[in-house]
Amino acid sequence: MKLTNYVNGKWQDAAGAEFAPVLNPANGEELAQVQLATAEDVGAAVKAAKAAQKKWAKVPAPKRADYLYEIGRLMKERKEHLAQVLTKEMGKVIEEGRGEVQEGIDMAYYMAGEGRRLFGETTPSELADKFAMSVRSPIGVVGLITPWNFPVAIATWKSFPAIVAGNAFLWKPATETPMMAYEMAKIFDEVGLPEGVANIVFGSGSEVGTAMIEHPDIRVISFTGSTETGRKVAEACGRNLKKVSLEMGGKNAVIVMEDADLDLAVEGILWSAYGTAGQRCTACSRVIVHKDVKEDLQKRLLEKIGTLTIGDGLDESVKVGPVINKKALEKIHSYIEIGQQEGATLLTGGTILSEAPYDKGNYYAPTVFSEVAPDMRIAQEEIFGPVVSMIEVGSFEEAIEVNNSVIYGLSSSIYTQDVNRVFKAQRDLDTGIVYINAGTTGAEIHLPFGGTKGTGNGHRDSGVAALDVFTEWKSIYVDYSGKLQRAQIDNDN
Ligand code: UN1
Repeated sequence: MKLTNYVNGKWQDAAGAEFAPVLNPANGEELAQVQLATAEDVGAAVKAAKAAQKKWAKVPAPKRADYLYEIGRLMKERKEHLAQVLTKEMGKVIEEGRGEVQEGIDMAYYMAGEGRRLFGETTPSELADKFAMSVRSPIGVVGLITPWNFPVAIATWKSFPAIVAGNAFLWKPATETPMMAYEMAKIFDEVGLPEGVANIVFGSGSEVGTAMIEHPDIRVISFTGSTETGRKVAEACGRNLKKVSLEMGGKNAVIVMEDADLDLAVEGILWSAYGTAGQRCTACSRVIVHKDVKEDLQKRLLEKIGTLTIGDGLDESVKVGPVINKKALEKIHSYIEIGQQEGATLLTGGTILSEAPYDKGNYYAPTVFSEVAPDMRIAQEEIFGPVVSMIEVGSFEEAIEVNNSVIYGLSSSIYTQDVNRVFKAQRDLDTGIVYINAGTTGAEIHLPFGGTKGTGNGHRDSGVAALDVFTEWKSIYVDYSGKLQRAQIDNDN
């Protein structure tokens, strides 16, 4: 199977293009070949998108939304197929694959609803017989750069608000997971989205991503990926005075206080740390635990880890799938040595699973480090794998401080029964998402998604906040006095 670009409502002829293999991380099997586009392809796609957007912006928003209802309906109809494709190319276990597709369906319906809202504001004018209002106006052609860990959900968080607001988009999916983008292109095509509104260009960040960022007619870049790449994207966008929305790394913690329901906390940690094999930007990679319950929590956690089945995510009984590729496997593994050199104790895991049946895939054993100090690299850097660092604290205040002592600020969680602590925690945890008595993952699409500090740059994906990325405020004054009225000067009369 050859995956080619979808531009201007057509599958682009791949003649002469280079291709790269798409591998199933569970067994190394080649699933498809993906086209690696060039800056030239980006130029052609932007041209088509620009022409399409002019017409699309004039389609009434509720009519634009009708396409989203159709997209949602088709995604729902194909949910199982989409989940299977997702699991094959990305590796997450099938129930999470279904969950991710559901996230996309929810986003379609939610943003379709925005077609009948897209609220603006009316504001009194300081002058008589003058009407003032502000409306959300589409921006133009927007560029979406998405990661491999959520190949469909994150794309829907960006593309659906973009189109309901009247923009056309150019989407560059990760080269590791282009098959979901291909499936989505088929859906965009089938619902009859006008040509050029949705465009997908496959290729590398250095070629296609750079061309998008540098293209003067792409007016917004919405990027999800690593902090390292995001910083470069932001620099280039800054130079080009381009609006940029960044969602980057996390070093999310679950705090377990001495009054917590420990069994509940263990379940939350297990799900947030080892679900998606730890490859979520919201994954729990630190457990900040009160000293009085540390031993008990560790014991219960290790017991539960022992029951996790690891393997191909298509097998319904598997709880932890493979990681995306060999490079990721090596990066995760490098942190084991780093942690041990820093003086942390490896309680379990720390190994690449290389014996049959794991030898053909990229499997890493669920790992726990104990005796971790908050400033160790394993407690500070994003590992993006199934590795948890246990940090002991003596008080609630110290727990909050340790939580906030990383450069990231995406998600945090606290387990406690004390209502006063709950309210203090939601105020003081410096992250864009806070969970009380639940793990660090599981964000719902109708709430803003994003983080503080090194995780983002003040924007949010999904929720109504996503519209802020893909619209500009336009202020409109209608003077119906029939005479010259000067604001700030004539307003005493
Ligand atoms: C991500 O971690 O990259 O909150 C996205 C969650 C999911 C989305 C995560 N709904 O875990």
